[in-house]
Order: sequence, then structure tokens, then C-alpha cells
Amino acid sequence: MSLCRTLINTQLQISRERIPIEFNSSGNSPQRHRETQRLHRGGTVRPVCDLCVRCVKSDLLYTHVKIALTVTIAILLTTISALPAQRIARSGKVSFKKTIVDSEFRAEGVDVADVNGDGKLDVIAGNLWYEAPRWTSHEIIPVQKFDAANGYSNCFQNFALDVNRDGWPDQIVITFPGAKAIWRENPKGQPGHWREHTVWRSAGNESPTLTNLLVPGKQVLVFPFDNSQMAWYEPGKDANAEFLCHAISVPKSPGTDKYAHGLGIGDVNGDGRADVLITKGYWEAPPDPRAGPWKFVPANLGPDSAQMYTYDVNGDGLMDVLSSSAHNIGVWWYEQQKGTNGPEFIQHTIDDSFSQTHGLAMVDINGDGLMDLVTGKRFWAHGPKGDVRPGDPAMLYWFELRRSGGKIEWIRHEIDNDSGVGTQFVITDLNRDKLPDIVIANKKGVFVFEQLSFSK
Ligand SMILES: [Ca+2]
Ligand SMILES: [Ca+2]
Ligand SMILES: [Ca+2]
Ligand SMILES: [Ca+2]
Repeated sequence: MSLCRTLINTQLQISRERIPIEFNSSGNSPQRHRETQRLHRGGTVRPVCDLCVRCVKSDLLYTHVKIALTVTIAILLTTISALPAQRIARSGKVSFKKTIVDSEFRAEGVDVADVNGDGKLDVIAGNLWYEAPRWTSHEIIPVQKFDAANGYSNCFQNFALDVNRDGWPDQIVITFPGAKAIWRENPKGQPGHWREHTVWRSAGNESPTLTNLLVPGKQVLVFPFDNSQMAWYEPGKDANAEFLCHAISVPKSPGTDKYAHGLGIGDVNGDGRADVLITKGYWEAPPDPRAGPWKFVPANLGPDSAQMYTYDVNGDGLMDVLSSSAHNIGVWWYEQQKGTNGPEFIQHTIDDSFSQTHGLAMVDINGDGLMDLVTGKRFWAHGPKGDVRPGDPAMLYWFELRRSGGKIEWIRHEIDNDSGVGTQFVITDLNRDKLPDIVIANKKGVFVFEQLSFSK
């Protein structure tokens, strides 16, 4: 109201200043009044002669109405002009419902699968699986207690795959960097613990992965063995035997140490076949992925990282690379450019505000057609005193990719501040509502982040 009065007073003051000098003199006359009214109707002056006094009320009413109309129109125009922006904001309004499936440290890798065949996707993490929808825990093998401050679990990566092709998803576990990789056989609804088998004698690098990109339609494992050679693995005809190992690299290649950091699958050279990336370069997939070793292309893909991905971030037709720092600080994308001696990669920082991003996933979270990133802090990766800022909150974020006018933006959205990531996690439509959900296991526990509908 005071603003309205101020506006009125200001307008009256301005109007008075515009009043011709002859109407400011005293004295009334019908002619002067008519002239005043004429100008008044034109909106240029206020009534000033005594005959116009009765007009004052209507004048103030006029002023109020005019201002009210002006304000209303301004609000309408503002509202109309804001509509597209609000639509954009709504489309980016993604939220998640957090469920603490288990508050104990069970594993740092996790996957989902319909373990019991009831049509609902369950969570598998280390020694336990959690039955949907109430996440009732069941032992795969006897439950163990792990010390988050001073040790690790027996599960760095956890994948679900029907290894023996009996229709029941089994569990693959990368137990510890460089150690034997195992799979545990789903007992097909029968009680009891799951029988253990060997996948391969050693699984190195800290980001082994299960992917269907190398051999379309078939999920295969990718990791180096014996601190020496990159390879991929598939189950053979005898499910009880070790997997078949297909060499990708020659022996003594970079990225193959048991504690090497940075491994990813993606089509770097754009030939339609997924390549295998490490921070020192990538192996180009040949037409027959079983025909190893693959050609290695050296490239600088930054410092130690976790999972690595390829995506044409800037839409220029060249595949770029995305990664995050495992034990330090940094989430990056590497812009591919054509150099004189092959591809060159320019590092761009997506985020440098938090540490220990030892797990990275790429998926289109908000359904706008552009891939986004999800990562967080691997809390106490090296205990409460190791790494950089180990005691900071265990943040979980998604980074929304936006492109406009050739400009690349990554908008950081907080999902949670007391969970973070492990060394591998999964994003999938857990509850089958067509929205990607996030499932995590780490030193803080086991968590499900169900994405809520945009309209909620
Ligand atoms: Ca189920
Ligand atoms: Ca099976
Ligand atoms: Ca690009
Ligand atoms: Ca997106």
C-alpha cells in the first residue's frame, strides 16, 4: 500500500510539474475548468481550479485504477515472459526419495536383479541380498562385520549375471584389487547359502566392469589380470570352469596394476565399436573383439580416476571422455580434438568442490536427451585420515549437462549429504516407473534413491 501511495504521490508531483503556468494561478472559470478537464482526459494534468475539486476523488480513483492496471499488466507480462523459464526449471526439478536399506558397512559395490523371481528387482550387495519391496535381507554367504575405519569389505565390485544360464541371476564379486574374482550361484529359490565359483585368478585395476558394449547383446567382464594384461571375460560352456579370457593388451601394459585407477568402456574413435580406456590412452576394438591384442592409442586422459565414459559432450561429432578422481579432487570431461599425431584431449573441470569420487556413473537422469553424471564421495576410502578431506560430508550429486549456444554447462544437484558412493554403483529403473533410480553400497551402508516423478 505504501508503494502504491508513493507511486501516486510521485505521479501527482510529476503531473503538477507539467501543469501549464496559467492553470496554477488562482481563480476559476468554466472555460479554464473545461480546458483542465480536456487535458485531464488526455492524461497530462490534474485538475487545479476550484471547480475541479469534486474531481479530485475521481482523479485519485483514476490514478489508482491506472496504476493498478499498469501493475496488473506488468505482472501478466512478467508471468508470460517467465513461463518458458519455469518450464525449463520444472524439467530440471529432479528429486529422490532416500531409503536406508542397511546402515552397516556391507560392500562398496552393488547391483540389482530379480533374485527370487517374483518380478521385483532386488538389491545385491556383498554377502547379502535385499528383497524388494521391503528390502528384507537374506544371506548369500554368512554375514560378516567389516571395519570402515581400518579396513575394507570383501566386495569392491558387485555384478548380477546369469552365469550358468539357468534363468536365475547369479552374483559376480570382485573381492579385492588383484585378488581372485568369484561368482556365487543363485540357489533358485531354495534355502541355503550360494555356492562359490572362480571367475578368474586375479582381477586388477580398481574399476573392473561388466558391460554389454564390447560384444553386443552379451554382458562381459573387463579387467586386467596378473598386474600385466588387460582382458575381457565371458562364461564358457562349462559354467563350473573359469571364464574364457580374451586378451585386449599385450603383457606389461599401463593401467593393469591391481591398484591402477581409471578404466572405462566407450567408443572413443567413433567407429561404432566400444573401446577400452585407461588414463594413459585406449585400446581400439577390432571388428572381432576376440582377435587380440587390440591396438593401443596413447592419450593423456588425466590423473588417476574411477570409471571412465565416452560421450560427445559438446555435440561436435567427436567423442569426449568423462572421469572423476578416485582419491583426490576433480570431476572432469576431456574434449577430444584432432591433433597432428592423433586425438588430443583438453581437460575441463566439471567440479572441484569435494573429494574421493571413486565411483562415477553416466545416465540421462532428467530425460532431456543429454547424458548426465552421478558421483559422490567415497567416504573414508582410505580410512578417516587418508586421502584429501576424508571427513567431509558424504555427498551424493548428479551433474546435469546443458548445452546452449555452443556453451557447455554442468549444473550440480545435491541428492544427499550422508551416503556418497562406493567403488561401483548402479543406476537403473528399480521400480519400473521409467525414471532412473540410484542404488549404492559403501562404508555408510546400503541405499536406494528412488527418483520421484517430475510433477511431484
Ligand atoms: Ca525379486
Ligand atoms: Ca543362474
Ligand atoms: Ca565432442
Ligand atoms: Ca540429462
